[in-house]
Amino acid sequence: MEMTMRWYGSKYDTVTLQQIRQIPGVTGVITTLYGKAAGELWEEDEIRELVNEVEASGLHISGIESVNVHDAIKTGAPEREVYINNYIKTLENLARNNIRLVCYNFMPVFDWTRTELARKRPDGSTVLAYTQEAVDKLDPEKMFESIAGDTNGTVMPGWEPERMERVKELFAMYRDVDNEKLFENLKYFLERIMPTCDKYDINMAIHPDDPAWSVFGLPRIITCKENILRMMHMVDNPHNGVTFCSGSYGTNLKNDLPDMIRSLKGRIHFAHVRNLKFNSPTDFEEAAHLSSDGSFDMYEIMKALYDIGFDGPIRPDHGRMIWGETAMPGYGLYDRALGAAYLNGLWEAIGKGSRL
Ligand code: CS2
Ligand code: MN
Repeated sequence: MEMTMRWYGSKYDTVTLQQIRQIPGVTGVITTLYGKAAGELWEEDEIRELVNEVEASGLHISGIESVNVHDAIKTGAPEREVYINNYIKTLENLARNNIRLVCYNFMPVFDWTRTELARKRPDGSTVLAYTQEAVDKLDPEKMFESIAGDTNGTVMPGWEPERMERVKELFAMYRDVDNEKLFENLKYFLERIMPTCDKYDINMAIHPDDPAWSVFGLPRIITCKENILRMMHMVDNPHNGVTFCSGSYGTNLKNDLPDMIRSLKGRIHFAHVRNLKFNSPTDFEEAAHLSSDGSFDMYEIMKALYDIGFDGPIRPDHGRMIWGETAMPGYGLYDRALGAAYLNGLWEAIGKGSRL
């Protein structure tokens, strides 16, 4: 595996490439052209500029998170052809710049959903948190407002103001889309892009739905072992793979994370590893990465990745806000750096232990 950090670009991120470079064992970044709307074409020279900036710092780009998929593709609207063609050209332009890993999601309307962006924990750190009770009481438009008011002045991915203005329209687009239809639209999209992925050796890595169940009555499919295996089989190509995100699949306590990892051998192209602390099955908060701070056995998760021979990029995921840092919720420097160091430590111990 390669240890990486997510970086949003110098215009948007409070964390610098120089800081990332100083985290022991981190050699790559996962980044994006953050200003791009879903469906927009990424030009070759814009990508080149990003590559040059990252490489000048002594790091390299290990993958893109995300090239977002336009809602016309997710809903199967006739205009999807235009956006699929743009997606294909973007993939080609990425490959021409030696970028061959693309993370994306197929979640309707919302990307990840949390009900609090700064829940205080006993040690004074603040974390993202979710309670189903709060979601059940919320009108989806209010959800956008409450998230927007709480982002430390940053623009959160998936919660861009342009999308917030269109929330009603977005809901209307999905009126006739159920889980089956969403699967069908995903299959269509994958079948259209796979020839390009084959030609340029590009790994597509779908990110799970977070939380891993339906919110606000919208369809959600990338939620559990059964569905993700269905997705792998319906377009049975090694370039059709997954981002294994422990914090997203882990929102559903029925998901056995190490078992899921083992069942996806050869198809995990990217891993997000973080811990959650459950206060009840429908109330969780994003704990520190360390096993004892949350509800997951992080050793078993890393061991499963090790055992299947995972060799892609891995990144610590949302971190707590600690030591007075002000940053995009979940994406400060300090706690993610602690997470990277811890995950690297587990990996080294597992590797050395397995040789005994
Ligand atoms: C990320 C997702 O911050 C996060 O929770 O894991 O936003 C992820 O980047 C997207 O769903 C992938 O398209
Ligand atoms: Mn994730």
